[in-house]
Amino acid sequence: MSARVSVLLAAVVVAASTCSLVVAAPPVDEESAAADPGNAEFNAFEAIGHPDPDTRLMAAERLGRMRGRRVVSALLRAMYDGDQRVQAAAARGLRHRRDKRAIPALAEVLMGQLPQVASTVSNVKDVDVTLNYNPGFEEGVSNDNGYLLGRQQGGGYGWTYQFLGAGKGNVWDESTAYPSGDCPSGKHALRVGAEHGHGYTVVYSTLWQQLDHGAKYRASVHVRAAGKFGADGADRAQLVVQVMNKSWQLYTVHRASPVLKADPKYVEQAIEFEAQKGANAEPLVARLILETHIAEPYPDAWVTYDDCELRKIRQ
Ligand SMILES: [Ca+2]
Repeated sequence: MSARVSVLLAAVVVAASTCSLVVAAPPVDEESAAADPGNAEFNAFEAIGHPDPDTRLMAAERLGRMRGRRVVSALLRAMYDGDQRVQAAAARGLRHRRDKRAIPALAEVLMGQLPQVASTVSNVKDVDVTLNYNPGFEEGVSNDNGYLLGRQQGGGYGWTYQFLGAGKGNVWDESTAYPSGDCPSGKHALRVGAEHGHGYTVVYSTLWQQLDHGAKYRASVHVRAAGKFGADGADRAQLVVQVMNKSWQLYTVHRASPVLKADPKYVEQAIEFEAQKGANAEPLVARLILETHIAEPYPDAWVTYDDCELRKIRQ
């Protein structure tokens, strides 16, 4: 059921930025003139497509201080610029606008830039048991919140939280903040919400154990979406598995069918995949990701995860 998806983030970035160079920039308007009274000759809308990356960087920074719907569109295109400085400036410019159009672009770019740090803890003695530490969030997960490019990370005990949304994101341990006795493991689960709406949160664990070439694996998690989750068509909660070598080069990405609507019951998401040989028969490792997009502000909607694990399938 797992679809093999090539990870071509770099190619996407290059292709998108190439397109941005050939598409004619919109003419200057009152919007930009009003925003730059001291430098009316500098047209940020045109400069964002300039071949020189320093000029594009200046334009992205200028656009980040301007207002208007066209500004958001220009910054969204700049998120796919071939220069990472321009991407970062565009992300900063989009960060506090709470424009839901920004989330897919922010997510696509930033998901490819998760920190290259593996979990250093492991309870693995036999691959017949789960490969990841703390699969049920049974201990040590913390309550945390953050903004894109603000205080981005939280987590603990093998799990890291990244807050990539347009608004403030939250992750709680339900055992301390809310009753969680009905979760599949019976105790402790992980609740994700978006305080300001338009939240995009990534909770992940990178596993250090080498996958066996040719072996089959099963990743799974129990998910419950609550409240008005799904009222916005972009809402989704999804298990993702990235397979990479130990130089962090992504080989394959496997995505479970996402949860799109609220349901009072937990549902299990599962992915089965075969660990294939890399180009040079390199050792491969896996990263489990719980990807959540919630448009509705908390407490109108939230998502809870429990028992996220990776096991080798006995053959
Ligand atoms: Ca649990």
